[in-house]
Amino acid sequence: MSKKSAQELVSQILEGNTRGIAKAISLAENGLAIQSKEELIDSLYSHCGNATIWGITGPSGVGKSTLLDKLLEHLRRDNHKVAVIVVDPSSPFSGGALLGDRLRMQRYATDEQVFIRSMASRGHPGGIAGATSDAVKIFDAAGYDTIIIETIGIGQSEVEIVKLADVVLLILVPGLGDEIQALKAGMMEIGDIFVINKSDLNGADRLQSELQYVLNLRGEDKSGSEYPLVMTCATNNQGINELYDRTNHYLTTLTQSGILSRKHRKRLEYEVRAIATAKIREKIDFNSRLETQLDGWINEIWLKKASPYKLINQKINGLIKEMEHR
Ligand SMILES: Nc1nc2c(ncn2[C@@H]2O[C@H](COP(=O)(O)OP(=O)(O)O)[C@@H](O)[C@H]2O)c(=O)[nH]1
Ligand SMILES: [Mg+2]
Repeated sequence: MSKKSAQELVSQILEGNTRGIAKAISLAENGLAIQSKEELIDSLYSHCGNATIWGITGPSGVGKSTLLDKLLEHLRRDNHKVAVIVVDPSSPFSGGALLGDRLRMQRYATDEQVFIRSMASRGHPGGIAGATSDAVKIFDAAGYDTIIIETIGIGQSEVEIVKLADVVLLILVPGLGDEIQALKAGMMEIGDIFVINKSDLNGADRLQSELQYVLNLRGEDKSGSEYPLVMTCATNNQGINELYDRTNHYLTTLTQSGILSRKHRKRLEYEVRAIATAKIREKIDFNSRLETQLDGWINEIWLKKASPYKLINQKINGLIKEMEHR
């Protein structure tokens, strides 16, 4: 990307231009032009830090998108400018679930204050967590004050995404059976607010007491209060008021106590670590590429087809260019 078009893209984003934003996210996502992406994020960085980030997580089909759609109503009523990033577990090509999420939130398609963006969870050279965190920065700089990340909370990369959020809503439903055991082990750790959706279904009360038991064992949340547990029925709009209020209350408490800013520092630590680790991994990759090519170089020099310094300089520059354009 030329310097001029890069600057143009930055101004477009800062003005909140949706086409610019979409273009920037694609840039962050496909990882083809790593250098342009890094320059873009660096230019935006000083404009970031104003958005509140929500994570909505839970197994597939529990009603995350349906809940989100209902929460959007409240957020819009309170005049928030909202970006939704749906991280889809399906392959980049299937698109089925993406379509479903789109449909569920379709009524915001014409609302300029709502931007819904799906991202496939596979196929990011820098990992989905990195791509999501870039997308968050782009939206943040573009003036979206609330950014919601929907993701299924299973697997390490999914958990990494959720670490970006200021507040994590963990969605469960009755009838998960054995899954609840797994949830207790892993996913419970990442939730700040616990939601039992589909409370119209059998077994909601039992799940509620089970969950309450687990939460009691866990003690108090980071702000020293009890963990909020909310029953909802997203399809009938039940419990959404309470969920919305609880989430805002949680965020207010966190802000006032100074915990949120510590959380942000922690998040930065995590991001810096992740980027640095990825960079080191790249270098290792560089080494292994070198290994595969070295024999060819030696041959050319051996046969006097090339002189050593010239060839090595040339080849190394080629390798570096290749890495930059991945
Ligand atoms: N019975 C019932 N069904 C619901 C409720 N919330 C969502 N659903 C349905 O559950 C299905 C999956 O919802 P979706 O929002 O796509 O789940 P996601 O995969 O977690 O995003 C859809 O058919 C919804 O209509 C609820 O509270 N009760
Ligand atoms: Mg969904």
